[in-house]
Amino acid sequence: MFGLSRAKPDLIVHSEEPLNAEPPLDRLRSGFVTKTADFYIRSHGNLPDLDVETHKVRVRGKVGQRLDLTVDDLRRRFTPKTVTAVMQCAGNRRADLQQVEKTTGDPWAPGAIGNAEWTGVPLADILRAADAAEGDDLHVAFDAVDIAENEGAEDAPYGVSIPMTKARSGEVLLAWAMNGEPLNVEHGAPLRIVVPGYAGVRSAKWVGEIRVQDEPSDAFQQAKDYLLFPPDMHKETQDPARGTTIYEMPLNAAICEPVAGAELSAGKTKIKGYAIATDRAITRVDVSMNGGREWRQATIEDHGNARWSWTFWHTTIDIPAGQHELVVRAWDAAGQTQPAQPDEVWNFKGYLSAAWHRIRVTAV
Ligand SMILES: Nc1nc2c(c(=O)[nH]1)N[C@H]1C(S)=C(S)[C@@H](COP(=O)(O)O)O[C@H]1N2
Ligand SMILES: [Mo]
Repeated sequence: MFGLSRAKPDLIVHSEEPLNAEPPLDRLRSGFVTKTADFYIRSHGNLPDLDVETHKVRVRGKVGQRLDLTVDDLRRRFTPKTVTAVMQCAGNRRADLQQVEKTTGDPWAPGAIGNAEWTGVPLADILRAADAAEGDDLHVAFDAVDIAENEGAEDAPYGVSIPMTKARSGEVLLAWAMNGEPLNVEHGAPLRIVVPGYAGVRSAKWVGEIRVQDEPSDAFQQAKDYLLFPPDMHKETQDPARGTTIYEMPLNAAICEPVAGAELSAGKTKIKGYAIATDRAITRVDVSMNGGREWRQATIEDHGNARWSWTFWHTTIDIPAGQHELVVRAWDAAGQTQPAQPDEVWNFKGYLSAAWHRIRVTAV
């Protein structure tokens, strides 16, 4: 059966079956590490009920040594590692693109993102133990046991892959814990992949098999879905050959407090949010209260050397009575910033919505 675990009583639910839900933005912004209870859930099918003691992940394909690993085997045979990393849906902020023109998919606000402490074993160590082939042009596929509902295709087990170069980096984990607790069923218990810096889709939950192969996965999620299409392509005309596989996520930022539509008291108001540039530093965050005609710089909060995390920022503005459009845009260490309007990045699947985040508020 579907349903929110008792730990998640009050997320905003976009769909019950499959379960898709995100936290209100003020709660999202309340901790640099997102509480599991406030962490968005994105599923494509059922939530499998697997036994933590007996479930085995198979390691197959171009390996010298096939492995079958339970959580206990992983703990005993390898050295655990904890990585603090953002998980972010490729559809985060899709609602803004839907203002431009209809897209497929759920209307996510900026809450399809969270930053957690993931504990597991580096995929690199597992591949080494399996004596896996190492070529840079290889791919590592993840087959999961949930049955995904695929639009325009048969239901089938969820599957994705990542390039071998990423798989061999130490940051990719086969994880059994989130924020120091065993994974909840909705986050992939007992074992999931965590791919820091990549769209959440690559971080397969409920993983059953890890496979080294020559080509990317031919599963629906990898081959047909989660592609960035040009703006002239539509649902009826879609051609996967013209799509770009979404791996790394673009520069993005969002205002979390106040929330869109808020009624505020005129005067000093604190504005808070997040920014993220995948593997680059956020160097500047600009906030405007007149739709982007004038900008001021927000304070970037120091969270040490958290390479795969997001960046929190805040500022206080003096807001006169009336209606205002509050806007944020971030800059990264390569001097790049975000597009001004969602029209510039519209695509029919509603992915990578990363234009300036704008919210309307009223001060009285
Ligand atoms: N097996 C499986 N893995 C999956 C999914 C899924 O539906 N099935 N959804 C993916 C997507 S699109 C995202 S954004 C993340 C969401 O992870 P979360 O639900 O733990 O936040 O899981 C990914 N891994
Ligand atoms: Mo996603």
